Amino acid sequence: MSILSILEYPDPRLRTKAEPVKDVNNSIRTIIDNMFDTMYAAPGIGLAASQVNIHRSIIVIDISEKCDEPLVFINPIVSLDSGSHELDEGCLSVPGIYERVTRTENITVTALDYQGKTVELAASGLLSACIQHECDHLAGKIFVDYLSRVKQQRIRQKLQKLKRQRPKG
Ligand code: GNR
Ligand code: NI
Repeated sequence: MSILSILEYPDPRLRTKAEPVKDVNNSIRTIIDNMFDTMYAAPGIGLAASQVNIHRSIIVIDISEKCDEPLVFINPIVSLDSGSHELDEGCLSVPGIYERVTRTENITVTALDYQGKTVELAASGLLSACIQHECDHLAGKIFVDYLSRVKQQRIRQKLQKLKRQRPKG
């Protein structure tokens, strides 16, 4: 298993739209295993394949305290059901930045699991926000897109400055 390198905003490759997975085979399962290694090492509570420059529709999530409740969603389709919810979000592709984002509170996600079986899950709270955040990545969207232009500009400047201090980080 291996830790993959994570693309950082404003890398244009983060704007690539993911292709659906046709067959959940062992090569897809290897990608998923490596995504979990990468997410747990970071550490983060979710990771989309887009962030590791693999443009296939795959996300992994674990919001549990003990990091023992892994969730996999392949070809996820989200239905935005009801309510709204504000949360301070962060992103492994936008390191060190946390900003409030408003999203739909109650959602239903339909996807394939690690075995290629269809699963449906209702989610709210942090899990709901995380699923929406990851599905955005698969569509080439990043949470900073929800912020004002002024905030986006400030975030780009801050990341650029950090990169000059810590090249190749
Ligand atoms: O680790 C992460 N934390 C987080 C917090 C609030 C809302 C969404 C997230 S996802 C993020 C990991 C990540 O960048 N996934 O794409
Ligand atoms: Ni993210």
